Amino acid sequence: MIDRHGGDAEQDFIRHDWIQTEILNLFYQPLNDLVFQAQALHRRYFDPNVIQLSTLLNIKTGGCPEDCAYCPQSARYQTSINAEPLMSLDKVRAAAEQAKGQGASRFCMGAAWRSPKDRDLDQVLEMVRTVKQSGLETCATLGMLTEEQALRLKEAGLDFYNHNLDSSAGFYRTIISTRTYEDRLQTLKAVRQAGMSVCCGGIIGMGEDLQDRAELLRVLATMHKHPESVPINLLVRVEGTPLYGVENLDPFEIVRTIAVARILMPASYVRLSAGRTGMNDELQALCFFAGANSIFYGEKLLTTDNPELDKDQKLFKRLGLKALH
Ligand code: SAM
Ligand code: DTB
Ligand code: SF4
Repeated sequence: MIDRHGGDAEQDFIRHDWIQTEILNLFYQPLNDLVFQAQALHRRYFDPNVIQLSTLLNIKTGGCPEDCAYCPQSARYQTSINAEPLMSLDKVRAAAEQAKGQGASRFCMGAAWRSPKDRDLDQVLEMVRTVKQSGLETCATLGMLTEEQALRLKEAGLDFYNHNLDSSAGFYRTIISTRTYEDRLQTLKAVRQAGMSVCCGGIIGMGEDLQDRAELLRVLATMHKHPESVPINLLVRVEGTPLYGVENLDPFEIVRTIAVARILMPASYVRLSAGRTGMNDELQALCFFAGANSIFYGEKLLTTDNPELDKDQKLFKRLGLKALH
């Protein structure tokens, strides 16, 4: 249950002291109770009929040295992805302009790196400046950053940095061995210190249990400042990756995870991220009702498919949802 903590009305429900048992108790509730609570809180902070749209562009595909067991871009796994060099500035500009024309409010550039080399970062800074000129919010996900790199990105006009914790620290260890949970927290700290907004969430459906999902959300919700954007990705099972054969997650667990994220971080955008191609309209509508108010918009995520634009537009129309501008 939510405690009132005094202070000004809008701050009442924002807490940073959540403990695991409280979070598990939220998960254990009947779905109707959980979703009702999440939707009530959602309405205190957001227009429930507005959805934020981010478009992704993979600016550096494949060949990544890391061993993230879910990822088709790791050089360690035999997938259908071939490594490509860093994309040209012209292509990035064209993709940003297209995204803007299609109604996205944010443009997120992803790179299959462990961390950017300074030479690469110089080119990314140019991309950030270019995307910024188109009037879109800018976001990037480039791997681990030093404090200096974070400051340079901020200076170039980067609004958001995406860096996911992926799961609980315990489960994380079973899916990635080439960098630690602590490394990720360090990067997030550098992003915050540089003054950028944080986009941080995880992946569900990797074979983790409910405790792991609760623990991921606990770590996010006990950060000094909640991430402004919380992507909840459903694992996209890609042939050739170690997690390809993992079992299906019960769709109601997706809804529950979103609802709990909404309750723990009521003022953050909760994104129904990867995995929407495998969800029907009814399940997505239930996720929005549970408090998801952001999606990736555009026919591709990084390397895998996302719903077609007209499919999403039809869904928004049927649900009476409007895009955030
Ligand atoms: N290489 C950088 C890094 O890992 O920090 C940035 C790009 S990486 C592809 C961005 C995020 O995509 C990962 O942290 C992970 O959460 C998500 N991701 C990658 N493969 C995925 C998959 N198959 N299903 C769902 N999410 C995935
Ligand atoms: C995030 O949380 N999800 C996005 C984005 N941040 C970079 C990535 C999803 C990737 C899904 C698999 C792929 O397309 O390669
Ligand atoms: Fe590399 Fe990022 Fe994929 Fe991990 S998730 S293998 S770091 S591209």
